[in-house]
Amino acid sequence: MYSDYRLADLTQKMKIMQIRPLDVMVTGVTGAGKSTTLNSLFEKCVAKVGNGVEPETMNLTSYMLNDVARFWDTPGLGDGVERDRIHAKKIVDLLYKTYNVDGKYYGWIDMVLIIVEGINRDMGSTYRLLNEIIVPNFQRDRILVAINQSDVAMKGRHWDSYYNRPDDVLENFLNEQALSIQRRVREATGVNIIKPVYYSGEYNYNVNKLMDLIIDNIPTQRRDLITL
Ligand SMILES: Nc1nc2c(ncn2[C@@H]2O[C@H](COP(=O)(O)OP(=O)(O)OP(=O)(O)O)[C@@H](O)[C@H]2O)c(=O)[nH]1
Ligand SMILES: [Mg+2]
Repeated sequence: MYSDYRLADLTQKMKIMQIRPLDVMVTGVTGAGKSTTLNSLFEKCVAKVGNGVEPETMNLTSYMLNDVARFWDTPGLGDGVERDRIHAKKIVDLLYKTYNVDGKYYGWIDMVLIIVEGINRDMGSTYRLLNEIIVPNFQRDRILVAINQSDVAMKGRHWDSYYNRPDDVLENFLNEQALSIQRRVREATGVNIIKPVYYSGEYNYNVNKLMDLIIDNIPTQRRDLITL
């Protein structure tokens, strides 16, 4: 169960940060698999998953993983200009949500997790999401990127469905892809992300690595409001 996964570490880190729970906003273009990823983390069907054609998530919804971590599902961009504008506003509003401790205001969302789909060579929408919505409104060093849909990264080839994992060829491909995405994000957005983990929300492969990425990078302090 991921609700118990490294729970002592997570609790300890939140003690250092002096808040609970940790709030992680999950974002990414429509169809990347944000809702599927949350269902995998929660090991049940908490978020409605799309059919891959129509965008599915339209509103912000939060889910408590346990006492110390909460995830926010958001609607994906790439769904038409007008809807993108509405969704972008919801995301930005959430990035500016605050809480108050001893008269000082802090940012509610502690980290942003951007989900990228492993099969999509076109990263343009993800760069726009970063450049136009996340980076201007959120601290860069709190942004994480993860690559979903590892199973179909090579169009389904080299996925070992018996062992539910990539074979060596696909694993090499995914490693290269992670490095390439890290480099391209740096070039296109100026954000120096940590090497993305790759996983499959659908097949629950490497979802523990996704949790590691989050837990290992929990900030040590509450988030100051960004001043531009
Ligand atoms: N093969 C495969 N398909 C996946 C994976 N993750 C998600 N999908 C499929 O991709 C489609 C979109 O998934 P969602 O989880 O609804 O995507 P989303 O990012 O929440 O999309 P929006 O809510 O529209 O922003 C669905 O058909 C999923 O079944 C994966 O790891 N592997
Ligand atoms: Mg969704």
